[in-house]
Amino acid sequence: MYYELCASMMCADYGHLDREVKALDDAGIDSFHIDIMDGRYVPNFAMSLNDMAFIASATKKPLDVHLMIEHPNNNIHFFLNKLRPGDTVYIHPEAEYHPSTTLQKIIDAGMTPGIAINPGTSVETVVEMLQIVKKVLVMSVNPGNAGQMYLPYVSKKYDKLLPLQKEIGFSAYWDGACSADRIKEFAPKGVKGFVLGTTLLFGKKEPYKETIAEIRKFV
Ligand code: S6P
Ligand code: MG
Repeated sequence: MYYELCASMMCADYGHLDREVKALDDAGIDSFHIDIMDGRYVPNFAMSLNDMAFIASATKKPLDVHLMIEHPNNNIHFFLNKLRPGDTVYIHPEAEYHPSTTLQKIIDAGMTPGIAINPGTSVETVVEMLQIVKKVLVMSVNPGNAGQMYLPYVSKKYDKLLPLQKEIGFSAYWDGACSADRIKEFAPKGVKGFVLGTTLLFGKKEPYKETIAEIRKFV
């Protein structure tokens, strides 16, 4: 079965970012996941606007921009101006007073709207937003860092979310500590794509091509 594979670029080698993008592109990655942080909504800084713009110029594949910033509505135009139609922008609903206004801005700019839901955020609190978004990124670690421990209670959330996908019209994605076992279990249940970081893709001895070919064979 086909499931989308998204490379978490905060885990890439920044000494050779152009080479990294090309290698992942050639290896058949589906999209580039860009983690933008502001040091306030999450206690870290990862990638920023210029990193995102560089990657957008270095590949024709879609970008998947995960905004972990407070009140994204205030600054989202910086990102939207540099993206291409069809790129995805995820916001965290908890970080915004009026998330549906911000989502509408993403739609009006021609991008795909998404929400990212934290481990501690219930599906029930975002049900209305599911009508507006096309993608839901379920965080299985607390946002802010790569290489964290999987929080097993998150998987129960999928029991509520996945049955709503067809009925409402959105797709669910996985972000955080994505392992072989989790792809094997959750792709058949209906998770459409997986963000790959240090657990499966980066910092390995094998070239990306081999690793990605292997991951495609999981299910
Ligand atoms: C976390 C971020 C994620 C990570 C990714 C890392 O704040 O949103 O996208 O970069 O999950 O993957 P891993 O396998 O290192 O946990
Ligand atoms: Mg992310």
